[in-house]
Parts: sequence; C-alpha cells; structure tokens
Amino acid sequence: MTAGLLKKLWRFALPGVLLLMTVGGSQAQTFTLTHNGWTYYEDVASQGWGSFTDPNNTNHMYQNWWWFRTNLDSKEKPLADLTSMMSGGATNVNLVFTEDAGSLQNALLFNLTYTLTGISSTMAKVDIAWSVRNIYGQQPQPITVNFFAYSDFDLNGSAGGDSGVLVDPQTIRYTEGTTAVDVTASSGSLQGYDVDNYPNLLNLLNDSAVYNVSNSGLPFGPGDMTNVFQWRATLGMGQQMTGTLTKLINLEHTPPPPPPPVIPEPGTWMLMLSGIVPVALRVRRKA
Ligand SMILES: [Ca+2]
Ligand SMILES: [Ca+2]
Ligand SMILES: [Ca+2]
Repeated sequence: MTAGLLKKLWRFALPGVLLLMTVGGSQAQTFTLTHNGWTYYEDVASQGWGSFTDPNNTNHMYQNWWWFRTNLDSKEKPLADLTSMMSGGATNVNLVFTEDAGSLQNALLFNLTYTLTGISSTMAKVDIAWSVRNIYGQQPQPITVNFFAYSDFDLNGSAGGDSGVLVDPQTIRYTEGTTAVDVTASSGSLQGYDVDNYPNLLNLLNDSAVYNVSNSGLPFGPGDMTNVFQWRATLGMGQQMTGTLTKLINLEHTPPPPPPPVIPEPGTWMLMLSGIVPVALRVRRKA
C-alpha cells in the first residue's frame, strides 16, 4: 500500500469531523491563490487538504489544518464552522470561523488572512495572519485558547524522503535535495512545536485526550514529516490573540556542505605503497 493511499484512508477515521460537516450541511469550501506561476490551494471544509504548486507543476504540500482547545474543552477540535470566505484578489483570501468553547456557543471568532507571494520562479511564500477573539458576551468570562497549526508538507511531490531541522525556535525546515520549506510561527504566545512521522501528530490532535506540544522530533528523517505549532493565551471578553504562520518554499536551497574527505596521513601512504598493495594484488591473483 502506498503512503498516498494510506493518507486517503485516514480521511475515513474522522467520524466526528465528517458528522459535523453533514449536520452543518456545508458544501466544499475551497480557495485557490495564484501569483507568478505559483498556486496555493486549500479545501477548508475538508481538513485543509491542499497543494502548494511550483511553476513546474510540482506540488509540495499535502495538508494545512487549524485546531484549537479551550479550558472548557477536554480535547482538541478542528476549525469547522466557516462563516465567511472573502477573496481579496488572486493572491489573497480571508476566512472567518465562529466556534464554541465547551458549551458556550459561538464564543470564539477566528480570522485568517492568506497572502501568496511568488518571489521568483524558485521561491514563494504564503503568509497567514490570524487572530482569535473572545466574543462571548452572555456571561462574560475569560477563555484560555490553545491554537494549533498542523502542517504536512510532502516535498517534490512525494510523501517520503523529507528531512527536518530546527532553524530557530520558531522555524522548522523541511528539506529534500535542493528543495526546502520553512514553516515559521510568530513568537508571541508561542508554546513551541512538534515534528513527527505522519500520522502521529494528527492522531494526537484528533484523539479524545488533551495534547500539548513538547518541542520534540528534530532533527527528523528522512520520512513523511509533519509538524505542529501551538500558541496559547487567556482572553477576556473582547480580547484577542494574534499571530502569523509563514510557509516559504525555496527550490534552490543549498544543503550544508558534506564533511571534508579524510586524507590519509603521509605515513599511511608509505605503508600502502611499500607493502599492503602488493599483498592485496597477490591475494587477488590467487583467488
Ligand atoms: Ca518528498
Ligand atoms: Ca487530542
Ligand atoms: Ca509529509
């Protein structure tokens, strides 16, 4: 079974999410951004399955999915109640979600604005500016919000073969050959990151237990790498937490130079020339 097929099968392991979508009667909600030969696509209503495609038509992304948990919830939930999607032109889209906190209905307003920039034929980025606001006025109370950005990049069109390093505490780099993707989180309210093989992090988000990042999993690979960033803040009525997530693709990344070759000491050369090489030759002739 291929990794791609396994990933497709995982879609059926999310009955809670599928039920939400059915009850809500929501149709597919997709958007496509284009700039300078690059294309970024997401299906917002279907777990953020998407693509980030370069000018040679190679896709480097599988999924971009937003999750949250409040102090009134016992597990993480995906952003699911899309209340508005507005295009700001070919390179820009704004999404608004209204979500419950525990039993408090429509307590949180999530606002996400995506902007695609095709920097060159070999480099592009998507900047996502997000905010989450406590809008529950019926019985005003502080709500602690944990916000999760789950990313699954599959570099060069293949799920496997990707490696990962930590560039700095906010930036996780996927690499395969000369392709690199930097996923960078804003530092305010940031709790950290996790990196792991698909679908381990997805399962931690989706199971019925509380999940918090542990800043683990790097260096990674090679394999089917995924990553999570987590932010957290306690918001009074009307207060908001804001941040950004940037995804930068560079097709001409220069890997770090390999370690210098081991050059034999002069004494070793002398030994090889004087004795060992003739012995080796004689052994071969006998064989
Ligand atoms: Ca790959
Ligand atoms: Ca969980
Ligand atoms: Ca991956």
